[in-house]
Amino acid sequence: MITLPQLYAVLDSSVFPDAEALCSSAKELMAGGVTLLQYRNKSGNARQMLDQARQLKRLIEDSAKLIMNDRADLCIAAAFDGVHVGQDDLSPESARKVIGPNRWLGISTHNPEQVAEADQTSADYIAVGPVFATTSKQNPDPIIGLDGVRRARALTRKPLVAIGGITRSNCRSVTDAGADSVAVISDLILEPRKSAEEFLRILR
Ligand code: TZP
Ligand code: MG
Repeated sequence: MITLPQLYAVLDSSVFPDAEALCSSAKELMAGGVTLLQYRNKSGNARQMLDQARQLKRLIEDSAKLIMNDRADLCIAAAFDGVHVGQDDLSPESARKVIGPNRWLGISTHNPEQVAEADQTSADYIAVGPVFATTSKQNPDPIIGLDGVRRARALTRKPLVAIGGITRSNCRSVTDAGADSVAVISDLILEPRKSAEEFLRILR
């Protein structure tokens, strides 16, 4: 079983003008104590994604774990530490075949049935959400609330990541509901280092 850090920072490429800005945010996040980062790119083609991902990997080397969103193939090509798949990506078992036994595999779920199903896979962690309203995801699934986090907690012993609308103000309620880790896009954008430090102080 893996141990997740309490803060899982998600770098969404749409937030940044270029790879340089994305990398500079990653650097600030790490200075603030972040040790787990996801690279998320919903608009770029495979080449653009791989190019940015490699720049990120070069910057970070082994000082934080890097997770590729959606794409198991690009996880390998960019020498990332794991992949995060959604309900419309490769199935967990197919992604596992691509990444092998040692890299981390995460799966997104949005309701109790999906959590129970993900629990039976080789996924290393399960993400649930959106917990609260979010503007970072197009066509988000229905909000699950803190009750959704509690329900998920009761359905799996795998490490549980909560995502969607999580801020410094509400993160404690999310871990109190049973999440091991909070995944965040928006509330890390403006002042990455300061926000990360505050998240980690609140969650400690
Ligand atoms: N999946 C469910 S909500 C979400 C994703 C990728 C976006 C989370 O972003 P934010 O800005 O922290 O709400
Ligand atoms: Mg996905």
